[in-house]
Amino acid sequence: MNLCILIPCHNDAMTIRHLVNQLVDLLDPYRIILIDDCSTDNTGEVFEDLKRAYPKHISLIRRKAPLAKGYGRAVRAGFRYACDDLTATHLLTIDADMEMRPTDALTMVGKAQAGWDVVIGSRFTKGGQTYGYSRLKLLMNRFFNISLRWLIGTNLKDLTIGFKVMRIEVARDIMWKSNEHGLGCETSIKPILLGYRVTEVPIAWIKNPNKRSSFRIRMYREYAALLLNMVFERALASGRG
Ligand SMILES: Nc1nc2c(ncn2[C@@H]2O[C@H](COP(=O)(O)OP(=O)(O)O)[C@@H](O)[C@H]2O)c(=O)[nH]1
Ligand SMILES: [Mg+2]
Repeated sequence: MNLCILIPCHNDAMTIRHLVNQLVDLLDPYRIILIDDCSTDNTGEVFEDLKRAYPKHISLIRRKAPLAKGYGRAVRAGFRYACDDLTATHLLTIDADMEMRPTDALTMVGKAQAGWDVVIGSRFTKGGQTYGYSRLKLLMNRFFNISLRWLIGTNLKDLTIGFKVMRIEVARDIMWKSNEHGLGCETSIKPILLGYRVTEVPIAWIKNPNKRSSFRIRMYREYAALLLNMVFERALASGRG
């Protein structure tokens, strides 16, 4: 397995060094792509340090104004970069703020090695946990997860998280569209609908008290658009059937 790790960053200077050191030790990745969007802390300097420490591993993508920032835009830029590299076989997407654990990523990589096309790090499956997750977000997540589960007909419990391992072909074959956090949802439902083998493993999501979430309620619009799109497709399919 040639694992390529994508880490979208926005003001993550406090955690990114520790995260990268742990990922290198645990996963022995072939490449780590750090994607920064207009950080105003010293994320840029930490990037340079990491590039010096791991010259063979680290690639940097710097997105700056006038490019619009956004989690989805950053991950899509990472997908494009990784997909151009013909030696990469798998992608891991993980947040930079240490709210997701590298040890869980190791379990997810193990599942991908066993042959799954996409492995979701699941907060809501049996054994999964969240600590310090906002109640409103939990409620909204539950609503979207239940609706999407019913529409797609899947038993997978966490369809909105961005923590994933996927075969590089999945990233190459799909047209990704979300600009913000909706990408986490898109990377679950599109592979399922296209018939890829998707599974999930329980993970712990632990709030970093020093990091303010960039997630905003308006970002649920992307989730809602994905949901409506699916309702529409289902209605069309039953009309045809
Ligand atoms: N490149 C980039 N990364 C982002 C952006 N927004 C968030 N991130 C990173 O994506 C990850 C998830 O975002 P976060 O705000 O923590 O969302 P939450 O964990 O759902 O509250 C974190 O590592 C953020 O630093 C963005 O606009 N651009
Ligand atoms: Mg976070």
